[in-house]
Amino acid sequence: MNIQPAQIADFNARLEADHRECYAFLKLQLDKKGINADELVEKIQDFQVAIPSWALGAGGTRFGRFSIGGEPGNLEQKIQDIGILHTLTHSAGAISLHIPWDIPKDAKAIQELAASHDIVFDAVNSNTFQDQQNQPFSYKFGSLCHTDKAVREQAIQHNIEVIEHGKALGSKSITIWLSDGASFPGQLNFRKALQRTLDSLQNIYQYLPNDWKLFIEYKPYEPNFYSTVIQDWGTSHLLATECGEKAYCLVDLGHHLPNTNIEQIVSTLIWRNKLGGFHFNDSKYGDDDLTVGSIRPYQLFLIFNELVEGMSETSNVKSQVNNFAWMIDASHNVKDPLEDLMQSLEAIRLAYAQALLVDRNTLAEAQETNDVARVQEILQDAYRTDVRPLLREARWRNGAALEPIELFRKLEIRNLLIQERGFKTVATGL
Ligand SMILES: [Mn+2]
Repeated sequence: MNIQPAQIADFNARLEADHRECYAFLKLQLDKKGINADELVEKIQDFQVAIPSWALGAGGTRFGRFSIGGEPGNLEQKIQDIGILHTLTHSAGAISLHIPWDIPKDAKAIQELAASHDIVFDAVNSNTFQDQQNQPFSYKFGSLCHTDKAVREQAIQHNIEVIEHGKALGSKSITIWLSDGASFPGQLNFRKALQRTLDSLQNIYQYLPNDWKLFIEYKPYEPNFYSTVIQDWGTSHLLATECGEKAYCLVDLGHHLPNTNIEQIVSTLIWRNKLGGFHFNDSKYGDDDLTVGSIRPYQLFLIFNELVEGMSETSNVKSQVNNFAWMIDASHNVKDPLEDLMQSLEAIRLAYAQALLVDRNTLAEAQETNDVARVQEILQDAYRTDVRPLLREARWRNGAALEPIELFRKLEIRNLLIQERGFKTVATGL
């Protein structure tokens, strides 16, 4: 199922006059502030977010899962779905693979299929939080931290295999998230567990190609409810630092205790050149994996404000945004996954565009003179600007749909996918 350029052009033609009017108005307003709208549009055009191979089907909770129909049943179909997203939005130009759920049978053919949709391979993800068929040892009591060396060896070997799969596809990074931890006090010797995890990570790091990065993801709790070995950014930072300069921290927005100041963590990691990338999602309570920007869009904006600050001219760190790995890590339990992902893509780019509007020099000046009210005015002026015309213009210039979800519905893509794949389909993943 491929969307034809003519279908997008026909759809856009009906919306063009309205869009031109909105864009011209915003451009004029921004001009008055000395901001060049066309330059912002170019930056937004370049901003691509990876879609994880496990998030294209309906997700579930431990209580149940409700099929959406037409879900992708194999890696080829997942790439086709990301192709649909990318065609409609031109902002999903990468896929992040989960091994072993999505091991390519023929790496070259998969690479060609992805290339035909203009999709590259982002970070590969290992999995030692579940036991796999035919594996001799169980991860019930941990993987890289396990008390038994043989279990640790098995987990290290799995990560090396994941790197090999990634190399064949053109990936340049691996993300490691461990569920290792303890459900009860006394179950683990904290120090020994952390030491063993470090040893295992250093072992994996040795196999990392020179142009690769290792991302270490942290999470405070779940599935273990008493302690997690890599519980927070500090632990991740410690491990990444001990591993070496190719190792970085990965921030998953849902992996924090309630009310954690994530933007402050981002700022610190950029300063230390240890921010590797992001897993975007949103949450009300814990690791809810909801649509990005659906609950706390202002927090998302504040995070992007730190990211843009970190790479701006006024900053003394000048981190390079294009080197960060951006990925959505959400679960779609009630919405159509493709519509949900388009909403997430939109929210991420909106926050980025709003952060680009912040007048860095004036903000720095207000901060230096402790003009607290002024600081809030500057931030909220940017946040409350309707930047949607910039995103539409970026899509227009890239030949994507002015209103992606509207076109997705108009073309009845979900129905076509159901006709093609059937209703009772299950995608591998969470
Ligand atoms: Mn994650």
